[in-house]
Amino acid sequence: MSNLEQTLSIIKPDAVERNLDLEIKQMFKNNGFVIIKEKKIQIEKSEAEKFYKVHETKPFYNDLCSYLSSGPIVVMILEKKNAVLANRELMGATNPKDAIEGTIRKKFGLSIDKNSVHGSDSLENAKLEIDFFFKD
Ligand code: IDP
Ligand code: MG
Repeated sequence: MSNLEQTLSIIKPDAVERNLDLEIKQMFKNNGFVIIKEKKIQIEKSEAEKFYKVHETKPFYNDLCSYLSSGPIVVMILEKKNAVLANRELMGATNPKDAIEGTIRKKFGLSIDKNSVHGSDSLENAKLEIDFFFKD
């Protein structure tokens, strides 16, 4: 299958803290994603700053990096045909208020910052983000 892709997904601290990781992983599986690798970790703020470097000029950057490093997260490599776009669709809009029914952020997101999941936004970034967390 030529467009079989891998993308990076993170279950963010707000969702792990509420023990939603199993339910969110089940949503991925129900939507045809295969979880190739996964690990539950907590990262340092300096690592979050590197991961979110693309947002370093945004007013919310500091809070975002504090938040991502504030508690355990589950990091996964997801595989599926057109995985990058399919994951963005299943996640829903960045602001849970704008997310449509059936999406993870609609179901579980608390606010624009505590929106339960991260997903790569392009195939190129997916490769970089997978390397960031899983390159040994
Ligand atoms: P995405 O996660 O849907 O790709 P991005 O624009 O890449 O959204 O932003 C990264 C993360 O930064 C979002 O998931 C959200 O947690 C946070 N964020 C984005 N915009 C805002 C904002 O206006 N205020 C606070 N946090 C924000
Ligand atoms: Mg993004």
